[in-house]
Parts: sequence; C-alpha cells; structure tokens
Amino acid sequence: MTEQTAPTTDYDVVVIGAGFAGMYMLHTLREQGYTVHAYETGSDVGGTWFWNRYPGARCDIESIGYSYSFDDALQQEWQWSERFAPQPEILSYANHVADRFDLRRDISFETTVVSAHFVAAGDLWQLRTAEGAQVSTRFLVTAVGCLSAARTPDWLGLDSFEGAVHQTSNWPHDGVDFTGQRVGVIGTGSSGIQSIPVIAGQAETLVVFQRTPNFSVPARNRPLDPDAVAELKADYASYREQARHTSGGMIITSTDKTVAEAGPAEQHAEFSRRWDEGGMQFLGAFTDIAVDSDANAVAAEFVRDKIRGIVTDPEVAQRLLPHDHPIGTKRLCVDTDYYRTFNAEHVRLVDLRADPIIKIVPHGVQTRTQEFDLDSLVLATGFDAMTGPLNRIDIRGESGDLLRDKWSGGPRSYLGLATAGFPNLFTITGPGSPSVLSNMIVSIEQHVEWIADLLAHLRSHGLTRAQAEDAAENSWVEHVNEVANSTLFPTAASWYMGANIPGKTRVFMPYVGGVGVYREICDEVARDGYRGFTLTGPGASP
Ligand code: NA7
Repeated sequence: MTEQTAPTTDYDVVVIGAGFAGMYMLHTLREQGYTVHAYETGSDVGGTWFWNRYPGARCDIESIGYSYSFDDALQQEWQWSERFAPQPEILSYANHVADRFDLRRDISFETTVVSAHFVAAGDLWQLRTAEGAQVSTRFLVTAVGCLSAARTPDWLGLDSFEGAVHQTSNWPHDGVDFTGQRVGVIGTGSSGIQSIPVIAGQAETLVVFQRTPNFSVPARNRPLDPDAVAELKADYASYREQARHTSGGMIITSTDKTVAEAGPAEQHAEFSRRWDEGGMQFLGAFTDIAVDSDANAVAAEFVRDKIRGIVTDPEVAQRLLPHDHPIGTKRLCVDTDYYRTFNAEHVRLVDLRADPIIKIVPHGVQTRTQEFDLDSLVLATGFDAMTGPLNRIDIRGESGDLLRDKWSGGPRSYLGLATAGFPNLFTITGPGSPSVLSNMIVSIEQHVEWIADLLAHLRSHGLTRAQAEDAAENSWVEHVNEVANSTLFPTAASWYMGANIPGKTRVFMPYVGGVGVYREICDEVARDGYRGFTLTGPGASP
C-alpha cells in the first residue's frame, strides 16, 4: 500500500437531504467531531413532511413509535397529540429537533446537489450544486428519502388546463381552499386516499379518477390518552428496543397462527378486532398473510366485504374493490372515512381502466367517453421510488461511470448502504435495505448509527476509504431477491417493483427480511471488521 498525502477537503462528510435521515446524520457526526454539512432543496427541514402538505396528510405509523429514540430528553419532552400524527405536527417535530440541536447552522437550504464525482486520487467526492457551489468531502451520505422524486404523468394538454393544478407531493404552503369548487383528484394511493375525504368536505363536487383500487383499512385515529402515553414513556427505552427487533420497526402483535390454523370463525373475529382497532395491525393478524396466497385471499376478501358494507351504491362499491394484487403487497393504506366518502351525492368515482384519460382540456379532464368540467386538479400520482431520488443526481464512481447506469437493470447495493465502485458513498435507507417496508425512523436511526460507527472505525485506524466489494454486493442482491421471492410482494405491480414508472426495470427494491434480522446482519458485518468492504488509506496495513 503506497502512502497517500492527506488530501484537503472542505468537509469530512456531506449529507444530501435534511429530512429525518439527514438531520440525525448531521447531528451524530457533528457530535463526534467531524466537519459535516448538509444540503437541502427545501427552504427548511422535514423532507417528506416538508413537501407533502396535502389535506389529510398523516403518518400511517403510530406517532409514539414514529419519532427519534436517540435522545431520551427529546422523546420525553415531545408530546404527540394524536394516535397518527398529522403532517403539520410531524413538521413541527422536525423543526423542534432542528432547533433543539441547532442543526440549521450546518445546513444549506434551497440548495440542490446535482452532481457528485469520486476522485480516486484523493479518496474524496467533489460535488456541485444547482446554485453553482462546488465542495469536496471525504465521505458522502445520501439522505434523499425513498419517495421524494415526484412523478407527473405526461397527459396530453396538462399545460392547457385553465384551473389550478396541485401535486400532493408539492402542496402550497398556505394551503388550498376548495370551497365552492369542482375538483378532480387523480390517483388513489395513500396520498389520494388520505386527501379525498378532506377535499370532499370542502368541494362543491369531487371527481375521483381511479386507475387501480387499493386496499385501505381505517386508522381509527384519536387523541392520545395522556395516561397511556405516560405509562409507555416511563419505559420508553424498552418499547424502542422491542421495535428495533421487529419485522417492520413497529410493534405488531400476532396470533402466531396461520390463517388455516385459525379456521373461519377465528379468522373473522381476529380480522374484525383489528379492523375495529385500526391501522397496520390488520396485516399482523396471522403469520402467513404475506407469504401464502390462500391465506392472503382470506384477508383480502374480509376487506372487500367491508367495502361492500360501507359503500351504499353496489356499482360504486364494485369499482372500489381491489382485485389485482394480494393485500399488503402494495403499501396498505390507512384512511379516515375514505370508502364512506363515495356515499356522498357530490362525489363521483371514475374507473380509468374502463374509461381512460385521453387528455386534459382547458376546462377539465376528457376521458374516452366523458368530459369533466373542473376548477382544480389534484395529482396524487406517486413517485419514482427509492432509486429515483439518487438517479436524478449525476453520481459518478471511481471509474467515472454513472450510478444510474449501474442501476439501469435495477439497484445493486451491499446492505442497501453502499454500492461497489462508489467508495465512501453511503445511502441511508437505500434500495436493498428494509426502508419503505418499515417504520422509516427506526431504519434511519439504525443506518445513521451504523455509518457513524464505520466512519469512527476508519478514523481510529487512519483509513480514508471504504468500498463495497463486488462479491459482497452480488450475494446481498441475491439474498434480497431470494427473500422477496419467498413472499407475495413481487406478484404486485407496485412502486416497490418500479412498476409505476414506464420503462423502469421491475426489481423488488426493498429488503423484506425485516428490520430486526437486517440489524443483526449489519451488526455482524461490523463485528467482522466490516466484512464485504475494502478499507484502505494511509493507515492500512500492507
Ligand atoms: P402511490 O401509492 O404510487 O399512488 C399513486 C396513484 O396514482 C395510484 O393510484 C396510481 O394508479 C395513480 N396514477 C399514477 N399514474 C397515473 C396515471 N397516469 N393515470 C391515472 N392514475 C395514475 O403514491 P402515493 O403518493 O399515494 O403514496 C406513496 C407512498 O407514500 C405510500 O405508499 C405511503 O408509503 C406514503 P396505479 O396504482 O399506478 O394504477
């Protein structure tokens, strides 16, 4: 190993993004004495919760678990008001964290990193921002979120629409008042399903354009009971520890039975109990819902029955019945009054499979058989998930090759944290990690702490470069696919598979093995001296 002269860099670490991942990465590394700076496109912190301000936006994970656990004083002092926190409250929490730890002094807002090129000679990254800044850093950590590259379908005539067009993922900060308006919402994923009941409450008429019906369960959102919260907070640490070792980073109680073992009466009782309790707990009813299509069909039919029971017009109910994917293989939606909304006289549901959008016209939407006059159009049309936010940056590794080219056949990573050929680059909640299949904050904390430990290891050994090895990456990708293929997940045309983006290679992107198992694997890799990484630098032994 030849000695390298220590290259000069502006920072030890640059973090891209100042959502929950970027904020915690910045805080952790700064506390450990690194020079670190974050760049954020938005004008303030919050990431997803900064942008997605649409009416009804709310977390689908219970607020008591959807928060940082790294600082006990922080978790004790912050009071959530509702079981599922609304977007403004989560954004206030992000702001509170930024204030409390004085994070903003090391964040450049309204600054978008457009390129990052690795310079092998100095073991460093050179970055450029859209605003013209150039900086160099030894390590680059992406905290860009999994659902931050919004997707707007290229309907003919969208520009010609004379009313207002609002995208749920980039909602006006002052809100939108739909009172007295004829509104159209396109898209019935989580964003559509959360916003439709609220918009219906304001609009004079609402037309919902649905391409694919989704499964949704009631949130049963309610104010949090202060006594119950106090009891939980008395031993918050063990609640957190338990969550870290679950499958999804949240505590879901299961019957420990398969659907078949339960039999029809118990199945019905258990699904009913969970439907009445509300939230994601529904999927935990039995152990085989995610892996056995017969078991899954029972859960799915229970929900379809509920929809038939809620929606009074049988034809409308029929159109709302999810039919093309097993329940849970697309992110389960958690709603407040979604299905009931379609009982209102002024709400219409258009089935785009039967009657597709031909174009947007100045006064509304034209489908094959009808024209809808609208004052406002709401696009809840989703994201280029997981790889989209990374691929839109010009990231070039050691050989000058683009990350997006490397990933053109689907993302390839080691542990979802690093990718071969791109040394000193770490991807928080990157593809190949549990990420979107989990409580994101649990996954973020685990990644941040793991990355910080690796950097500390390098520092203490006088090393300047960590790169994932090809063989480790290949076997991780194989493992990710193998685990995915043992479940029903790959059978759905979901954004987990990239199926919502025309031309994107269909690969199941997140790691479905569960956050507990995944954490153990990552810890083991660290214990083995970062097995699968080549660590080099002036301090490396020959
Ligand atoms: P999703 O879940 O990707 O939903 C997007 C919706 O938009 C979905 O219903 C799509 O129908 C629909 N869509 C997309 N393109 C079109 C076109 N061209 N025409 C008609 N309809 C279209 O995004 P969300 O923002 O709701 O939720 C994303 C995640 O955020 C969610 O899972 C939670 O984790 C939080 P499709 O199903 O593709 O037929």
